[in-house]
Amino acid sequence: MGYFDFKEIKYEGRNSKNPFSFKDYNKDEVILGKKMEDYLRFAVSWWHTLTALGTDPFGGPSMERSWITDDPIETAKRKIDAGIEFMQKLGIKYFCFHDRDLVEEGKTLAETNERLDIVSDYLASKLKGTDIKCLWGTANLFGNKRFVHGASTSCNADVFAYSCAQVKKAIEITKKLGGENYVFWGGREGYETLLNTDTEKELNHFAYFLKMAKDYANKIGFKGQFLIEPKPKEPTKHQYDFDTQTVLSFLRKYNLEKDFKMNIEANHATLAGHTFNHELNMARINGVLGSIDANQGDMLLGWDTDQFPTNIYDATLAMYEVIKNGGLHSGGLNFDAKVRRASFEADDLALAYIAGMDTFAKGLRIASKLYEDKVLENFIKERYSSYDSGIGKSIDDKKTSFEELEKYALAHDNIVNTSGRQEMLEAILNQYIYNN
Ligand code: XLS
Ligand code: CA
Ligand code: CA
Repeated sequence: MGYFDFKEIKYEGRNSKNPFSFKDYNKDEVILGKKMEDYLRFAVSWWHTLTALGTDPFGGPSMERSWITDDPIETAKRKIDAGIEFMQKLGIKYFCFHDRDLVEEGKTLAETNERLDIVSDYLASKLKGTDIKCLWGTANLFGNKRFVHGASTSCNADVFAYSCAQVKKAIEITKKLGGENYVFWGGREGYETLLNTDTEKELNHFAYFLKMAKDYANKIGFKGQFLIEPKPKEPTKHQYDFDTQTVLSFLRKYNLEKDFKMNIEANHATLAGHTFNHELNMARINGVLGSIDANQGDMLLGWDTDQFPTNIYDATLAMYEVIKNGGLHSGGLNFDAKVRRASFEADDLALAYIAGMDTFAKGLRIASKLYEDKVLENFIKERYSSYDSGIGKSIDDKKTSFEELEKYALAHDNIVNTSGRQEMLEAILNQYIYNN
């Protein structure tokens, strides 16, 4: 018995009229020497795909999810069966989870942990013999009301302790499931008002919590990459992990920079007032581009709508950064995206993933052509060519001084600039989008 009606999804090419087919995602096609599926490493998010029921502040569940029952363990197991069926039919090889997506909390932490043992054993046994793997695990340190003041940044030491216990277990489970990464999204790690907050103390605690997590991972031999997922707002007004550059300066202050990379989410980048590719670029040039949460926000709404990515322009520029990063290595493209409340049938999930996978496949194809033809590279190289020789080279090589530069400037104050040609480059990008 299956939980979905749709059949295995195949690549049918751009002219197919079958909505249950890939138009661009052709998993075995080789792009820049790698199979598309190895470049993209798509992942299913356990929370949005198998757990969320479409509730919003105005109404209850809308989703038809036949795997949900009244029994938490039974539901957890059925979700695993449904998840594996879904991934196999779509040819997706990775999944991501929060501890609390796997199974609902029990009455005590001990009961919750027992439940997690049962369910993660079941999941591990079901994964055997499939080619499905865990991209990353994480702990939900935001949903329960105990986290009203934060988790590791709570004013309450008991909550700090609880958070550590929860993460300890989540790392153990991620290890058991062969997780290739472990994510920290600082859900409630931020604050609402300075009238009641000691930010310095909270940030010290946050750093200590991350350090202990890494120490524990090393102790038990968990080799997965640790990732921090920046987000500027929601739920708190001031989230401590605002964006990549903020997180980097935090990590550097506490000497944690060697142990963490970034999980960049598109919708979080735009909430921070950045483009998605800006965040990827900042992570890449600092050597910390770890993984991606592939989704998109809505231009007209100011919150985290977590929609399936369908914007080819953004996907192209994102994949351009990924290509320049030499791929995502142990990371992947996790669809941290939810179907709209009105797309309530189970098969809508498949249609949504198809849309997202095709968008990124298309983005990869366009970006690879742009990269191979070195269109932007050559333009950028030329734009900075004043640093290739003469005084520019001395600046680049850090072999000059204010005195020498003053002398130079006095003799060369008739400055000539060249055009940035932004509109021309945007038109060329459009040409690549139309032609590939
Ligand atoms: C919420 C975040 C969250 C993380 C994992 O906005 O995107 O889902 O990806 O905790
Ligand atoms: Ca996310
Ligand atoms: Ca989000």
